[in-house]
Amino acid sequence: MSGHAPGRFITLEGGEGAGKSTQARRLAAHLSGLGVPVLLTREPGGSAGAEAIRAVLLNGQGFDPVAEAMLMFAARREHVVATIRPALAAGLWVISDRFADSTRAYQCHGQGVPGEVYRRLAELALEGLSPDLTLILDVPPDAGMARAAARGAAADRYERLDTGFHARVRAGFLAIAAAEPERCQVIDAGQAQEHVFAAMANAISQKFALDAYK
Ligand code: T5A
Repeated sequence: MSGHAPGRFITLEGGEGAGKSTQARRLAAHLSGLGVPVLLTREPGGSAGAEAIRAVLLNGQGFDPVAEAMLMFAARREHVVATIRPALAAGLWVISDRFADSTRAYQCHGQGVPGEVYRRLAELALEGLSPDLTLILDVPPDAGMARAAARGAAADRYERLDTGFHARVRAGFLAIAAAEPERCQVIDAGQAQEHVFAAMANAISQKFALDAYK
């Protein structure tokens, strides 16, 4: 028997500028403060090989949508094998800023990749790995894009896509949440940061027993 409590896998999802990165950092600090061993990671990326694929995906030219989904899953496979599974096996709580639901929302709902292609890639790449909890930060696309633009950084390839694309992505995330209510919680991310975080912390404490870490 291993000597540590089991690791947990929490993913944050949502459209552009929903506040995932901000809240992922905050959640990692909160859980660490409670004595929970945490690994904060992101997609695309999160391991050396996956970060190399990220550079191609975000800065390169466009791809055929199925090819793009395959690249996302190639990066994800590297991330899972090199980072996520070892961390979970060591008892860490892994918080990932995006995971497979992003491919379903962006490439399937946004770019028209068939759901069957997603299922086959996910089966090959993930071998059954699924988050214990997914927090979907929901914000109207216009508000999210305005937040992302206000940071002043150059827009990446996805941020430059039209409003219709971002509306399909948002609808995609909400459809995923409706189909998997046990795993997914939708958080109203249009609120002030403290309120968004309070809703996330509430979802975490309802799902997991944190007393063991005190
Ligand atoms: N992608 C990714 C796919 O197409 N398929 C896939 O399978 C995967 C994994 C990744 C891109 O790749 C695509 C999706 C993405 O387009 P990225 O650079 O990692 O690109 O970008 P995002 O994940 O989209 O992250 P962003 O940084 O754009 O958005 P976040 O993380 O949601 O937002 P955040 O926290 O950086 O906040 C944005 C700004 O808003 C402020 C913050 O201070 C910040 O300035 N903010 C708020 N302002 C007001 N109220 C709040 N509640 C706020 N919360 C944050």
